[in-house]
Amino acid sequence: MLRRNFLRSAASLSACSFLPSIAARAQSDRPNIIVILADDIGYGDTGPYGATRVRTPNLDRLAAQGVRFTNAYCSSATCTPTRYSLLTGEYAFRKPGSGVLPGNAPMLIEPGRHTIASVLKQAGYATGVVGKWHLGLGNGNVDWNGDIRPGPGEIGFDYHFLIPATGDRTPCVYVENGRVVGLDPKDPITVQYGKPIPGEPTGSGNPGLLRWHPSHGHDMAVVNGISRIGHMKGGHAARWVDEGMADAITRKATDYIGRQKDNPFFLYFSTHDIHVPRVPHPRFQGKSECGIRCDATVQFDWCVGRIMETLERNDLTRNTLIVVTSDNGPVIDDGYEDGAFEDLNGHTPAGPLRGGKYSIYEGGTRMPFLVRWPARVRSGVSDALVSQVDLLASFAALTGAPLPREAGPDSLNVLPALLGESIEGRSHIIQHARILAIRSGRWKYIPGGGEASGALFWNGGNRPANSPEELYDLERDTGERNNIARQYPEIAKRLAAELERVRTAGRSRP
Ligand code: NG6
Ligand code: CA
Repeated sequence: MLRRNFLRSAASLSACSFLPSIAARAQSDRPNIIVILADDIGYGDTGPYGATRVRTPNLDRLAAQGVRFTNAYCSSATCTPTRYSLLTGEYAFRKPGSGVLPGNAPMLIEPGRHTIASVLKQAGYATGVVGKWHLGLGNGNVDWNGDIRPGPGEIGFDYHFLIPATGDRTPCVYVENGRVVGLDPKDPITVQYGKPIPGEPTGSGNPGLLRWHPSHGHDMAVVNGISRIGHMKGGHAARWVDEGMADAITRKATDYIGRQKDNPFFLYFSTHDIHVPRVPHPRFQGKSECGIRCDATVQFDWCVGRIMETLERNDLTRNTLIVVTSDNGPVIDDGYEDGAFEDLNGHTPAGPLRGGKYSIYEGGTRMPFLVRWPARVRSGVSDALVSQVDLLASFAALTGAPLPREAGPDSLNVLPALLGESIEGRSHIIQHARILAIRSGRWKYIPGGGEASGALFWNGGNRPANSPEELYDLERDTGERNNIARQYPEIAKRLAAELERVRTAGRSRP
């Protein structure tokens, strides 16, 4: 399948025509690298992947100019573990405590650890991160009024402007280079998980303060008329306004590009969209045909467009490699009664896939994944199996940066696949939700037993705790509808053994 469909829309060109000319190669040394990571955007949520009720012209353009991957994965079906894997090149299931983190969690990635940022920094790149972090900050007892360390600076980023955890978690402030932005020292911040802070309004106690109501959780601190997970006091001047969040972070990202235009840079731009709470700027509200969740996608597309325009303005388009992808599958009701489900209007967030965020089925971790680099990458569609966990080793190979053996234990160099120069990606990949599964070539194997996820799926994604083992032929059965474990017990057994081998080996990079 991979061979036949490789770069399908460019089928008339021979494989050789994808090899760059010597001139192009010289020009394309050390491109700028931008990784744009959306939040909770599913496989079917955008134009390049078939969405019709929401228009994403910038993503469409990017896809038309680059490679659109159909078998690209994030590491896990939730945010923190995916982000951990993306930066470190290690499967998050190996890392204890890498589940969804509260907003006061200590930093998950140990200072000094090899990350994409540290490796590229060593290779001479400027390195910046803007947007959602959700990998913990500080050492377990952060003073939000002082210097917030360790943080991105200790794992290779020269610059950061962060949403510290998530849009729906306290603290609801931005952190720039270790400091809360706009903090008035006379109004210090306290952040607390668990016990409420006396005197501070909560969503559960003050529903009248809320513009919409939580459907589960999210009934603690009230900020901007929306109750969140976690408590928070003070810092009023510094609190974000949800409607302005996409503008704020996009501005920081484009400013960063402008400042770095004369030297190679790496920018990790991690948007809040389309995570809850979904509060796009009024100029995007009502701009899709599938409700507020899709309106947030329109806003995301705008963010991507601003990055593209900024590259264009600075004459950087040609030699900048952009990856656009997402951190986990789609979810419709993720804790607020925002009408997302009622307004779907036929839109299918996971496209043809089963399950979504939190799920071990394909919808949980198979992601939109676009790569554009005009100096070197021709346009097309690739079915190569690749993962975000591979970006570390692939970027190291691209820039000639050394990768010590202990770095990126699960990160494979799939650069030729990423650049559309080869149909060879990985041979297999471990998928991670509450349980592990393996995809190997066309086969997908999920061990028996449980993933009693609390999430409610609209597309058959729920998997009860007593489920039997499952085997699917993804080439014939993209939607994982026809469990063939009984028909092919030897394949199921082989995959079960492979999964166990990768799990216990501690690494999968040779
Ligand atoms: C869950 C939250 C959900 C979301 C998720 C993390 C509840 C009931 N649900 O615990 O709303 O915040 O964590 O999402 O609180 S993620 O994309 O950052 O992984
Ligand atoms: Ca997410």
